[in-house]
Amino acid sequence: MTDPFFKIDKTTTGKARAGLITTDHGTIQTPIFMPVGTVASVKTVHQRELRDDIKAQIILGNTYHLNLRPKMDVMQAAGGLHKFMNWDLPILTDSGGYQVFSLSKSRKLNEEGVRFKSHIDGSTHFISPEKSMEIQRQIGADIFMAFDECTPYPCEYNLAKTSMEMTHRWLRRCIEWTEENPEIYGHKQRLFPIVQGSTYSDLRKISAEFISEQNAEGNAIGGLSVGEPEEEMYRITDEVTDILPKDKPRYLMGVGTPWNILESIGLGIDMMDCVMPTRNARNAMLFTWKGVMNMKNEKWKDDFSPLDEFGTSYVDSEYSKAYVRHLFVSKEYLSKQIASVHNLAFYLDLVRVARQHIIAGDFYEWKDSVVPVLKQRL
Ligand code: PRF
Repeated sequence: MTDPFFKIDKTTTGKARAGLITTDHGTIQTPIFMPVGTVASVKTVHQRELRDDIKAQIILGNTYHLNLRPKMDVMQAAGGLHKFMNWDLPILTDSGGYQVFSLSKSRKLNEEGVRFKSHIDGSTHFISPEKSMEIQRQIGADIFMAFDECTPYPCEYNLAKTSMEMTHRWLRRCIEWTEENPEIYGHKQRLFPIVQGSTYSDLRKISAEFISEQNAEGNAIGGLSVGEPEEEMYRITDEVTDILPKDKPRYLMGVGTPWNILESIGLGIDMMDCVMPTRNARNAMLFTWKGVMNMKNEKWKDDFSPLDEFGTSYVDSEYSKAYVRHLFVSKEYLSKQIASVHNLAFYLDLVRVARQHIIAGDFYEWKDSVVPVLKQRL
């Protein structure tokens, strides 16, 4: 018998769970963090390092960016994103809606979709739910996302409600299009719908119930980590995971810091992604089990101890703090590479250890003891 798409290995007291997601490109142990590879590249990191050293199990790609460059004629000629970037483990693509709002120069939204100007050359493009599905078929990710609207924070109640209702209608169009247009590369693709509703509990409840009724193979929570206080993000996540089906993976989009990741796992989240480990690495911020380090700091100037004594990556033992500080101060490209490998390896270690504690049955005690340490400034 073939493995089910999602299988829960172990649940503890509380909502945290350890599971397995099986795709045609391999199995993912959850909870999992997914490095962001927006333009068919996890910035500064080789695929070989991602797989062998960082031990990434799934990475993200972006519909918005890949559709503008290299464009879908190249993507299809390559045989899809896995082949194009030589990554044969699972891939998830975001649908483009969120990026249109955060990146494009100007945009006009209506029921049909979004017309926008490219952030690259100002050319005009149009993405609708159907178009997003078509592009995501051409990219060929194992998991692909419904086309949604992510409301900003704060968002007035009536706007949040109107937007959520449109996201629901768009979801129906995404589902109908994908039912009529099968995969083109011979491996299975799963569509995840996205819960919206801003910070309003009643809207989130309506959205989570509507999303659950679609009976997708996994579900996502969007519209969070957009500037609301952390407590609000946790409150909404908690309310939504109470409603989303327990037997399907739950993906919290765009989250977050190491402590956000652990708190979200505690609220029943299985999948997360964020640019933070790579973006902050390029700005000299390193996350470790002992806290956060700014590698430009003068205090590392003659500290020849290993970059991170508790780190799992080769960069942690092979380079010193003083050397990495020197690379950052000298604006060497290698500083960004070393820091990105370190941060991603740390995030993957974080979720791996979280999984071990879920299985051991002491996740919550462990989380409460490490979160304050993770937040320290070194
Ligand atoms: N929708 C989509 N992608 C996203 C988000 C969303 O709401 C977020 C919110 N943090 C990140 N990425 N489609």
